[in-house]
Amino acid sequence: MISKILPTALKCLPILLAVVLSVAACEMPFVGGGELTPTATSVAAVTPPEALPPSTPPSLQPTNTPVVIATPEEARPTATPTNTPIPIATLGLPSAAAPAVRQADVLTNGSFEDGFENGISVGWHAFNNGGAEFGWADETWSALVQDGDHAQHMEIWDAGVLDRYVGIYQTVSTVPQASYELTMHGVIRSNEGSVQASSYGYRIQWGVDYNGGSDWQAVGEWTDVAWDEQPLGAESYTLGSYTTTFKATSASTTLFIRGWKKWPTRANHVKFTVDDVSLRGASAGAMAGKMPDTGLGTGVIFLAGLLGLLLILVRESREVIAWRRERK
Ligand SMILES: [Ca+2]
Repeated sequence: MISKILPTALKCLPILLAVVLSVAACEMPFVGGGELTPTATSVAAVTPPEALPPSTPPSLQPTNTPVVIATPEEARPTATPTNTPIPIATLGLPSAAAPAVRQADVLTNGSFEDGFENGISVGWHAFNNGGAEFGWADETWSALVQDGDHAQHMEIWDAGVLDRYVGIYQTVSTVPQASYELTMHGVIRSNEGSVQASSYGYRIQWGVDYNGGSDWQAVGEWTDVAWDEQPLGAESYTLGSYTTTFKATSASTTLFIRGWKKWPTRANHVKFTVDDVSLRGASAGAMAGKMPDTGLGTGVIFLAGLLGLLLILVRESREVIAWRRERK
């Protein structure tokens, strides 16, 4: 009888495996889904002066060294390949694999090609700290554009006090503890035309609010992209490129980019251009589509499969016994 049961049981194994794999598939993450859709707000191209901040200027951080954050440890498979017959317990264990997370540019309109409202590109917001004249505009001169036909222009003039800032920011959805690569391009143009002439008077910096806030003055650390200024009125320019990596700590992160005019030289004018900005890393949209956890562990799935196998064996055994009785 055993010789009859075993071939039958082996014949049923594919059915059992299909059942186990189907149940296991319920725990697989769903990849796809929501896209970030930040809303644009209108900001006047020129903002009236505000109350002046404390006179202590932030320290310049002229470093070319990107801040490199350790990449999260990759998930490692736990199943060990073997030439021996594969135990049912090692088949189709989805919880042993890391959830599939889509890598993407989480910024909206980082190329500034999607239009402008009051000089500020769609998807972005603007800020300044008063005490000067400020402007934002759609830059279309190819000498200042890194990709496509548009770039974000920002400028400061008639600054009678130290440390005037003009900038843009965007809040994006992020995956906590995931690393993101920031890349940006741009150029600084000034009356003086060189860092020697202006005493490093104009810089572009970036900063992050790791909780997704919109207050640029709450940013704890600003990093210089190390682009030196070039003279206004030139026929061509060399655009700077900058790349770094940082780790998100929450589900919402705000990227700020600002131009800085250090000195109270009213007669001098500075124009900043930024283009082709990207922030690549884990897309929160991929995680949002993950199916709810049913609470079924792999142990439960295995026991269910084993029970199914036993039921099949019992049924087949009864059929064999009945067949032998009929032959007697
Ligand atoms: Ca562009």
